[in-house]
Amino acid sequence: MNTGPTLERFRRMLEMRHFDEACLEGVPGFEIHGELHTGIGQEAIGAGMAESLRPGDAVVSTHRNHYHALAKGVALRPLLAEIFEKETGLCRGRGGHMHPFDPATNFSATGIVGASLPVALGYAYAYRLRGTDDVAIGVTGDGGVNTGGFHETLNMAGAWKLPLVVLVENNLYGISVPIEAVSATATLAERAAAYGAWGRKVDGTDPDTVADAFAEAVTHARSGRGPALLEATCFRFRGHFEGDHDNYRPREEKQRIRRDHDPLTLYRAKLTAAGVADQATLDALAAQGKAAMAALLAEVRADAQPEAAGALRYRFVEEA
Ligand SMILES: Cc1ncc(C[n+]2csc(CCOP(=O)(O)OP(=O)(O)O)c2C)c(N)n1
Repeated sequence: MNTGPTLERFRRMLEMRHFDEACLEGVPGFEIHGELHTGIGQEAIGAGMAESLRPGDAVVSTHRNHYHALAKGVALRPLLAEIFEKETGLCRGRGGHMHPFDPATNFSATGIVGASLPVALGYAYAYRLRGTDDVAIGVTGDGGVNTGGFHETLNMAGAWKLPLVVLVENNLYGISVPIEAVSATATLAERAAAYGAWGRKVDGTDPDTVADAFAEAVTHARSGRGPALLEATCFRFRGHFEGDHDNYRPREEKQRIRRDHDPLTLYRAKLTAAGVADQATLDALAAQGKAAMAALLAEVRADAQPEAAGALRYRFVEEA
């Protein structure tokens, strides 16, 4: 399959970028506590995932999760409010940016590296038991692929042919550790062979490439042929988290990444070359999107925070 380029994918990437830029505004004044990990630079993966996901499918993401949530259809306002620790948030401000949980869309995330995968496996097994054709997506970074959970998850999914897609976002670093220093295999996708899984490595900076490969991976898993392992290469534009000095990457490398590998810039060129839209149309879309996100952020900032006395509420199901 060879789809795109489309304005819809551009719009999705823009929304993901604007969303994370809005989150950045919460850091200096401590509106967002703890470590904020943005997906700036990795939006093509989120935009590429979105079209193949059905409401019943599950996505279990990582500490770097906002764009996956948007791809799954989590509502913008409660997600932003959760990250800004508001009572109006998805988890009433108790989950924060690393632990959004949305039963309505089957989206969740965990800050424990590698732990998203066994949780996704649980969804996949539940789908098998229920006899549905839903698929579970477990997301991990290149740092998460060397955890026991990665191996155990793919092995069980392969042995039982469970409907699981493991999406590896290979942005080349686990914090400061380069992937080539810690991986026994040249690619991460080639590990699929060990689990009898479908495997592919793609350019994760192009939403069309991601969309096509992700659609194939999901179709494979949905049709009962077992798990799929999709490695999408990408670049982390900022430090590992806001506050990371990021001095393990040379300045030239970071400049080159922003100059040559920005998925939004690359997609603008693709859209204009294909005659889908001109620069003025894309500029207008970007300006509109930015203004809408600024308005949403202003609204969310005015929301109430949870009261300190209620900090421990909602850990368990409560009577209404
Ligand atoms: C089990 C566990 N060990 C260590 C950490 C600290 N930690 C947070 S993110 C991270 C690196 C993750 O790298 P990667 O999986 O490549 O994701 P990326 O940050 O590049 O998106 C580490 C070691 C953690 N959160 N959980």
